[in-house]
Amino acid sequence: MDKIDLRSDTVTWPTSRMRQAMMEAEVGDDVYGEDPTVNELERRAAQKFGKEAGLFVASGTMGNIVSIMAHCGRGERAIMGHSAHTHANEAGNPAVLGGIQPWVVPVQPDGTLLLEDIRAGISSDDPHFPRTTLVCVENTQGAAGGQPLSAAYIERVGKLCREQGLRLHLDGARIFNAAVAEGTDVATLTAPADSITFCLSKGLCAPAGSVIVGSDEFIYKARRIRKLLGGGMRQAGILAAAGLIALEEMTERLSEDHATARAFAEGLAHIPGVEVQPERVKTNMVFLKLHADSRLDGRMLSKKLEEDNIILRPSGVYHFRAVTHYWIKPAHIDFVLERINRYLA
Ligand code: TLP
Repeated sequence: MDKIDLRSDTVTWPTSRMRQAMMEAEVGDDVYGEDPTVNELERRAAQKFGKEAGLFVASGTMGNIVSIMAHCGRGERAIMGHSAHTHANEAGNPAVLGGIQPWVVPVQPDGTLLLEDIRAGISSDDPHFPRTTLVCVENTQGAAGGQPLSAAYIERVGKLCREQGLRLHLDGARIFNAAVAEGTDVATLTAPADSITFCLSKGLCAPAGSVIVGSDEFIYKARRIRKLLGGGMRQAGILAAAGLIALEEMTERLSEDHATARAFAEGLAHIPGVEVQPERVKTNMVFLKLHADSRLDGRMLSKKLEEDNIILRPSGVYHFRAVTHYWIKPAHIDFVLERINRYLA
């Protein structure tokens, strides 16, 4: 990459192996189910997650809304976290596109939703209330700082859903980060879920695309909704070819991004004027805050760093989220720390 871009892992460029595979990809018309590379990606993804089938979609947002609409009918309620991407960052799509009512519960600092909060959101069978059909959980939970949720926690949510006759959807945009951080595999981590969306185009470096996995019956429904939303792609094998490399070669190395993030947070903790909690850095996200009496506010620091080819954008006046990824190496972090220290000293 030509810049040290810490805004997100969505900014990652494809690797040279991906570009080569894209060039050589066998393709067909995927709306007819005839793209061999897409079919292979969907098969491999389902196998990795221990589910029956997969569906390639354009983005994480599309994966979530297709899944939510496949689970919930109009006028039904989906329970989700207040800062979950599905609620806070997808343009209100459950309500706009699906006529679905989100029921929002607080996301805890460790990224979980309290079971009692979920339970309180489940409506009783009364014509006054929307019928509750779905719980959505995000793993890793981005707004809580990329917190990974454990298999034991997901199992507790799954058990509650089974007891209450609800379905469970996981927004696993960064599920491989969660699996690496929890020292487990994605099949174990997601076993209780009815559907999972995961992204190929974040830390895994593919240029575009996400995959939904679930039962044959669920994916059959999801395929129809993907078409309804205009997400039927044609020779999408060009993209799926990169996705296959993402799946096969890029998941285990995410531990390197976690180590880089932790090193960044530890370095920041030594810089006067910066507030950060390195012990909260479990995956590839670092949340930091400048003191209100710091020499520069967020916007000014961001501007200075840009002169050094470092891209770090403030959210609010003093807060930043930095995300590490394949293209951020330890030497980049040393350089960024040196510059932040210089500008704030
Ligand atoms: N997240 C982006 C921004 O939209 C905030 C980022 O930079 O982190 N689920 C989660 C948990 C996500 O973080 C994202 C993207 C999505 C879904 C949506 O994925 P895309 O961008 O592929 O639609």
